[in-house]
Amino acid sequence: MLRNGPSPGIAPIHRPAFSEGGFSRGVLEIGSAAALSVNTTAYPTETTETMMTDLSYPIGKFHYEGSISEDQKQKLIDDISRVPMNLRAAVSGLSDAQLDTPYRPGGWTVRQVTHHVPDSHMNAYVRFKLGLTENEPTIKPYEQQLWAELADTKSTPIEVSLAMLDSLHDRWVRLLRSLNPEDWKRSFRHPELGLVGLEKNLALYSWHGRHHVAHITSLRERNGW
Ligand code: NI
Repeated sequence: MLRNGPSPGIAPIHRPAFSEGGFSRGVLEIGSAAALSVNTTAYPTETTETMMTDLSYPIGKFHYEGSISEDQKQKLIDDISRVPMNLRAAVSGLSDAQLDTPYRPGGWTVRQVTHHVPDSHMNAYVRFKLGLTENEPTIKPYEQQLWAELADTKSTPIEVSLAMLDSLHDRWVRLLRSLNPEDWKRSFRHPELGLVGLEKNLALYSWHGRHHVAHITSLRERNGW
């Protein structure tokens, strides 16, 4: 979530000390306490830290109770199906200068957030497919902070990523809706987290899409855009 590279002593990108929802040894790919740790240095007062945490987590941090009902599962899939539309609405009408504005001090720009969502969800989609077709496969984490600094993430028109997200989520949601109860019991192995069930991963990405859309909508609200 930070624009600067990983700080010394903090495991880069995918391994922040995320302490809730059972992700105590790290996190799949979401920004989290790593950002807070860096902020502790950059913004030393407690008040400011609290404020920065709120800006980083406009819908709160990810929580997972450990099981979900069939109804909840359908709602989570619906959440994922709406992300392309909601992200498109969130950035609608923004100027280049607004797109290049960090969603919070020291945070990614709106443009980086927009490109990050398909970066992340492409990985998520692949993890589902690996989990469905192999026996507890070990998945490959990626350095999301460094991906967000690559040239394509910084300079590509956001429409390219919005269109990519439309297509990606179309495929992904078709896949999710096709799964039977046995499929949902499958897992993949995250090198840092151990086994991650597909249901938990579904909940995580429902949160993740809403989390990043809210970064943009809350910025617009604060700035009266
Ligand atoms: Ni993210």
